[in-house]
Amino acid sequence: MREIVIGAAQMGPIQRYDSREVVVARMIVLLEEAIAAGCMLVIFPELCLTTFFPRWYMEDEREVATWFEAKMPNAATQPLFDRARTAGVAISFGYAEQTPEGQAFNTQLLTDPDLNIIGKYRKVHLPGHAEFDPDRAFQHLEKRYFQPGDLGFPVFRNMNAWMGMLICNDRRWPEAYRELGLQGAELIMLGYNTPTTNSQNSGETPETRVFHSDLCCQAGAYQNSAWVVAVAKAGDEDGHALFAGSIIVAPDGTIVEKATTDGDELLVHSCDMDETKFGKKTIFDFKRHRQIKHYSRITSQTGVIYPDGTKG
Ligand code: CDT
Repeated sequence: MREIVIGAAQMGPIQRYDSREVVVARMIVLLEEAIAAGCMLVIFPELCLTTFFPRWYMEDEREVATWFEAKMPNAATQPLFDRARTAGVAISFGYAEQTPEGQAFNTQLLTDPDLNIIGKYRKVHLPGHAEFDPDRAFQHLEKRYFQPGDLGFPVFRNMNAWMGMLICNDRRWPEAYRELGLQGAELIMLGYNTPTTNSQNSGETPETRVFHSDLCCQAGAYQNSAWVVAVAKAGDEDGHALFAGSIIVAPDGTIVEKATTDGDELLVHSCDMDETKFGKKTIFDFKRHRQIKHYSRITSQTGVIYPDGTKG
């Protein structure tokens, strides 16, 4: 048995005027709860230090820069690192990363229990658009503010397990999970900020949107026989609703924990990494069953090309 007690630290809304210090204080409250519950690893959401700023159209680069972190840890997040280090609890959280070279990424970091940052993932599948879109009910400007991640889908050895990260929209892409699965990932952590309504289809219900989220996380877990921990930032942010529904999914695809509020809420589950072995050795034993000679389109083609040559 390789047990990791995991805390999924769902966060309620963060308003545009909330300081990093106020947010980090909330994260430490969740961390304290996790420490008391015996958690060994605590996972926080995507872009969890600020409001989901890509909903706002900004032209002034100095204003955009205020949403990014040039250093990690920094003065605002140091107290979180310090408290987690004292307790020997590893953490993972999402933030907007500004590199020394001036690149901008939507990033999730992972530490070991000594709070060394042992890995980073930079979001590959950026949803939304780059210019103001008057036809949408609200904006989703990730393609404006971030570059697609340049690290691929790395997997890290941590706490006697293989761990990888995805960020929000990545969970809708089976290729992303499979990249991790092919490196033996046993735990996949992902944070999300997902609007409760579809800005381009007001008829899509919130229930359907949560269903899509669960569906993708459960399929990703089952098809790669890995634990998936999906952690929301939720509630009414700047007058815009984000859905909650954080979940912990077992390697057989079943949901074992689910959030019941749309505020700060901790889910705790003891995840045995050895539970991933059965699926990896049987129906999803990739070495025995994958047929890569038939998969070439997946890495050679992005859009649809019909058999008659016309493009979709
Ligand atoms: N943050 C994030 O990736 N959200 C997206 C919303 C896409 S709507 C343009 C998601 O896939 O949940």
